Amino acid sequence: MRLRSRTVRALVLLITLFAVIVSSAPAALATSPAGAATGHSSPGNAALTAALQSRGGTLSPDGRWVAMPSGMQVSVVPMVLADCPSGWLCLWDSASFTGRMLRWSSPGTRDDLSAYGFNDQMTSWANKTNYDARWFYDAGFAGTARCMQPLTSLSNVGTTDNDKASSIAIYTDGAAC
Ligand SMILES: [Ca+2]
Repeated sequence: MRLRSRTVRALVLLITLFAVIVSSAPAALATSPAGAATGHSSPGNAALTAALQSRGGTLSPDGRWVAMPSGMQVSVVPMVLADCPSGWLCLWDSASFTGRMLRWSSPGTRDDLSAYGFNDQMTSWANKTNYDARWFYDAGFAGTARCMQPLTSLSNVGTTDNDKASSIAIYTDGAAC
């Protein structure tokens, strides 16, 4: 009886410890400065969300997106291809349209990716707009450029171009590149 009671108490202690560890892990990840600096997200990336909100961003009710004043949107949780609707240009930080994602829908857009903790991160993209778009190795729409034709996608940009994108442009027609 005594042994059994001690066993039960030990089990309760173990379960409590496990619960504390599990519940504190995501918070530690979310506030990690290293995570914010590299742009890698975890569910509920609080540091990134706070930074975007300080620049006028609005967190969506479901907590998955921050919409910036320009209308572009930054995911704060991992996304998939289905999270890129028709009419949007989408960039993911991992292959096969996975990981953190940025998306824009306005023709004539020019944007630097460092503004969203996304400099040198892009590995896959989908251009679901009817307009030509480009991504650039450098900020300010400079350096090596790659065309993203309307209604096309690339599940992996390849070794040479991986984690190189620093800025993007969406044109106002399909004749730019
Ligand atoms: Ca990447």
